[in-house]
Order: sequence, then structure tokens, then C-alpha cells
Amino acid sequence: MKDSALLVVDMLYDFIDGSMACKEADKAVAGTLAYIEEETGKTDPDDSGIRSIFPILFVRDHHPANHSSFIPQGGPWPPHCVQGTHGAEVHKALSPYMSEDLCFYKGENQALEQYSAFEGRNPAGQSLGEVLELMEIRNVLICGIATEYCVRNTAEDLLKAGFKVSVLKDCIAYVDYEGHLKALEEMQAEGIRLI
Ligand code: VGL
Ligand code: ZN
Repeated sequence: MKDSALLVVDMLYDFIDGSMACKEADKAVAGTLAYIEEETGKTDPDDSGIRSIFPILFVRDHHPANHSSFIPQGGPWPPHCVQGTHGAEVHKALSPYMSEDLCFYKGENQALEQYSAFEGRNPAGQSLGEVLELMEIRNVLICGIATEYCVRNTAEDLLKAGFKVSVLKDCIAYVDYEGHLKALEEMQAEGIRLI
């Protein structure tokens, strides 16, 4: 579909095999890669045989080293996704599909927790919501980490802003299994599609 985009949320080393390794992260990365390969290989019937351009946007948790969400600062999380570290990098299987202008950074303000990527900003200072509007995207497919936090908050903000939102249920990873199931159930009840 011409007005669809994939949003890859926080598929960063600290959430995959680092300080906040999430459950099913490897499966989520592999599922996302398979999905991207399938979508980018399709041809768009409107483009007379030319490979379709399937926009892929990335969300990146990107904290200063003394972020307020970290345990030493009194927050709930071990230090993670610190700016300039390996843990803050996108998984190398997915980074070939990434362009900097479609990377939206969040959690950069030391004092603020920011689970939703809706107000995340690209290097040009544009917000995710703004860029999706400019690209005339109506339908956002979301995969990534973690179901209960960034995936959920981002999906809900996009839904509130009027986008059609789907979560790729085999391409998400989570902190806690029960929390993951509950989040999926609640998202579905709100009108977010699970596919
Ligand atoms: C996230 C916990 C802390 C997330 C970010 O992106 O889901 N969770 N920072
Ligand atoms: Zn974080």
C-alpha cells in the first residue's frame, strides 16, 4: 500500500543482548528482517514493475549517561542506550535499511522519560508525527521493543493522532510475558490491529 510505512522501534543492542535484554528479541529481529525483505521485494502495481518504495522509519532510545530513568539516578531501569555507545546502535541486520533522516531519537532530555516516539525527533528536528504527515502515511505498521513500553505508547499516540495502527505480533519483544499479553489485549481493545 502506498500510504503505509514500517516503524521499527528500539531494535537496539541494549534491548537485544545488552543491559536490558528483552525476551524474544532475537525472534523479533529475525521476523522484522523477513518482513522487510518480503515488502521491499514486492512490486507496486501502480509503478509498472518498478520495485516499490516501502518507507522504513526507526525509533532510537538515546539517553545521556546520567538519565533520570537510570537506577543510579533513582529511576527504574539499568543504564541503557547511552548516546555514543554500542548499546544504542540499531541491530546490524536492520541498519542497512536505515537512513538518518528517518531515525527518530527519544529520551535525550535528562529529566524526562519518553516511552512514546511520537515526539521523537530526527536530526533535522522534525517529529515522527510531522514526518509521517509530510510523507502522507496513513497506515503505520509497528514492530520492535518493548511491547509494554515504547511499542505500546507509540502505537497509542499514533492512533490518537488519527493514523491506522497495526502491531506485527511476531516481531515484538518484551520485558515481562504477562505484561506483554496484557498490553496486546488492551491495545487491541483500543483499536490497534494485531497482525
Ligand atoms: C523503553 C524502557 C526504558 C522502550 C525505553 O523503548 O520500550 N523501555 N527505555
Ligand atoms: Zn530508555
